[in-house]
Amino acid sequence: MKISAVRVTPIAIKDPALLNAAGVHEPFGLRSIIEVVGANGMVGLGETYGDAPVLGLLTRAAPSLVGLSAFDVNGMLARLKALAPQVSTGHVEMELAPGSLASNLVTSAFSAFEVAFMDLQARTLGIPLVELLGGAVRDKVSYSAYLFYKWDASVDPEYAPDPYGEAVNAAQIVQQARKMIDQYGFESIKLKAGVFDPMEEADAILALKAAFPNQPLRIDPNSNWSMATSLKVADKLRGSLEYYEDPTPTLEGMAELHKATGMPLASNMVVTNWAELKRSIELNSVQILLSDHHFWGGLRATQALAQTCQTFGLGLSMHSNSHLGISLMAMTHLAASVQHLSYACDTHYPWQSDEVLVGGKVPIVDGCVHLTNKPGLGVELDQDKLTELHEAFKVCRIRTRNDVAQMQRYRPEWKQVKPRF
Ligand code: GKR
Ligand code: MG
Repeated sequence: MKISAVRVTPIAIKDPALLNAAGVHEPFGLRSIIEVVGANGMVGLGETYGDAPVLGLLTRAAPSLVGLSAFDVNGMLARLKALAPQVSTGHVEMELAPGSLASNLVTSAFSAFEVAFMDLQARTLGIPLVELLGGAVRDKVSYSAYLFYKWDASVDPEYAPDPYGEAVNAAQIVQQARKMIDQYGFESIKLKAGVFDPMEEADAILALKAAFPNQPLRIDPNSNWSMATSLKVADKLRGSLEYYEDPTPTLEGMAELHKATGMPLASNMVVTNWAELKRSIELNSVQILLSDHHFWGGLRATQALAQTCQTFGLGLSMHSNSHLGISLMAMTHLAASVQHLSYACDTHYPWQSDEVLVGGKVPIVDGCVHLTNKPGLGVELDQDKLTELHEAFKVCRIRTRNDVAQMQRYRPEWKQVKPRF
C-alpha cells in the first residue's frame, strides 16, 4: 500500500520551569508531529523532537517518502541516509536534548517515521500496533512518577501556571510526589537530581522513602556528580534505591562506581548507541539500560536491544523527554511487547498540559497506560489542536532546546559544568 503524502508539523508545547543538571527547561518544549497518509486514506502518526536539526531532516525527507510502500521501512531508511549529509545542524548541541545531536539525526528521523509507518500498517490491517511487534505480553504498561526540582511559574511570565508550584527542598518534593501519585496512581518514583547540594538531594530520597515506604525509588543527577560525591550518596542511599541512574560521567566512571559499591547503575547518558553498549558490557559500567525508541532506532531496534540486554544479563527500563501522547502510546505498545522491559518506564507526560489528540490526554490509571483494541497506536490527531500548537511554534522564540541559555536569563554567570558537584 503506497504512501500518498507525508506531513511534518512542528509544535511548541508548554513546559514548566523544571530544573536539571544543565539549567532549567524553557517555557516551551518542541515536538514534531508526523502524519504518513496511505493511498487507502488512512493516516499513520509519529512524534519526535522538534529541535531544528531533526526537524530539518524530517521536513526534507517527507516528500521523498511519497510513493514508497508503507511496509518498506528499509526503503525509508535508505532515503533518509541519502539525504542526511546535506543537513548541517549549525546549532549548539545539548547532551540532555538528543534531538539536537548530529550523530543521532538519521536514527531519530528513522525512529519517528518507523512509528508512523507501523501505525499506518496496523491501521490498514485493523490491528493494534503491538501485534506487529509480536503481540502484547502485558495489557498495560507501568510508568513511574517523575519528580523534578522546579521553580514556580511566577519566576517569569513566559511560563504557564502549573498545578505543582515550587519544589526546591525535600518537603516540597514529597508534596509534589503526593500530588502526582494521588492523581495518577504511580507505584514507583524517579527524582531528577543534579540541581542542589547532593546530600540534600539524597535527603529528599530518604524523605520519599519515609513517605512512600513501598515505592521503588530512583535518583538521576544526569552525570553531574564526581566519583567522590557519587560514593558519598551511594553510602547514604544504600538499600533505598531500585537503581542509581547516571550518577557520574563516562563508562569508566560508572564501571569504577559499580565496582566500589555493587549498586545497580542505570543509564541513558553513557550508553546511547550500540558501540557504547558494547564497551559498557566489556567494562560492566551499566547494569540497567534505559532505552528510548526515539533515538535507539525505533520500535524494532529497541526489541533487538532488549534481546541483547537479556543475553548479556542486563536489565532494561525506559526513560523519556518532554513528550505528548503519540510518543506515550508508541512507548506503551513497545513496552507491552517486550517481556524483558519489566521496570516501570519513566514519563514526563504529567508535566505537559497541551495535547494534540482527540479527547485530550491519554489516561494514566493506577500508574499504567492501558492498551486498547483500537487499530494502530489507538489515538487520533485533533487537527484544530495541531494547528493551535503549530501557531505556538511559529511565534515561539525557541528553535533548539537550550536549558543552559534559559538558566543564564536568570543567572548570567551560569555555565554547564560536568560534574558540578
Ligand atoms: O527533561 O530535564 C529533563 C531530563 O533530564 C531529560 O532531558 C533527560 O533526558 O529525563 C531524561 C533522563 O532520564 O536523563
Ligand atoms: Mg536519565
